[in-house]
Amino acid sequence: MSRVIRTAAAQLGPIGRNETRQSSVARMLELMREAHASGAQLVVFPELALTTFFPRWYFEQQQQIDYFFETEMPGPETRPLFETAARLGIGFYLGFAERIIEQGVSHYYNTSILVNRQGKIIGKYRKIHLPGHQENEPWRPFQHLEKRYFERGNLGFPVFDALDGKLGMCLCNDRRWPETYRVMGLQGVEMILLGYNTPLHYPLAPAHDHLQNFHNHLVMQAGAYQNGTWVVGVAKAGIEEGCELIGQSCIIAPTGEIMVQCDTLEDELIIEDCDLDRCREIRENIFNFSLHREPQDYQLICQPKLSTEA
Ligand code: CDV
Repeated sequence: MSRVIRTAAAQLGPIGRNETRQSSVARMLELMREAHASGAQLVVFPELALTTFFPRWYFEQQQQIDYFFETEMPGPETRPLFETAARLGIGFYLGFAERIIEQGVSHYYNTSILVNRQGKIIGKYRKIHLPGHQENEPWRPFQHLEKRYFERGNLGFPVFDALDGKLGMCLCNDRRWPETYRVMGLQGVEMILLGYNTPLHYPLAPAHDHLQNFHNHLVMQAGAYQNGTWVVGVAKAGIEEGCELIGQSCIIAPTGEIMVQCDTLEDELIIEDCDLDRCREIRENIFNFSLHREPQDYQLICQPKLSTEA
């Protein structure tokens, strides 16, 4: 039986602060229909895809922050995504800000979900590697307050049985950490879906700004190859509220090769036939974990953080 997933990466251009969720969803629905017309079974949207990338601002009022969070999924504005997916028979990955209330206490996560071809949520991931800082730092041209607005994800890096394969998820900064891919690789992941919002300018090391696109592909290609998995990386791109976000959304084969890549910084769809059986080319050879991995010599990796670490 063929295990080819025709996969669409649905890059989004910028979403302004005054734009509504309805408008973002309408753009995503258009890309979903286009993906379906091309025969895709799965469409992947970016991180925090429903609104502007709000951690770039310092907000003092909790109400201002809560505005950007979803308290139900699907909710009234996002339901059309689920209904259309079910009608077209197409699965999707969506990144959004999630607020849940447990025992009277609100919890806030940077979350992604995997929705099957019947429009049902079958997987959830909460971002573990939260970049940025906790306090307002007015010297920066823009803030990156993920550490302030989100809690560290509490679901680990699970892998889900979907579309006749094993699919995993992560979000943006997670893609820079080899552990992200390896933890899913050890569970036999065959395709990792990930959305990102990556500014071109990195205020702490501006000398690296010209390397942002290179580093984006470097980490995703390495993660794919070293674990023998497909990787689908999808950007929110373009100039959003004056902040330049990189694009270069792409679909990467288990060999580490980029098979297809966006060439704009706007809403754009790219499609690839991803044969999950190609993962074996790597898994049964150069990265045959059971033959060649030597975890007894990797113990330092799992030690608790050192006090000198942040
Ligand atoms: N949304 C992100 O996680 N962005 C980070 C930036 C701040 C470095 C990233 O790793 O792309």
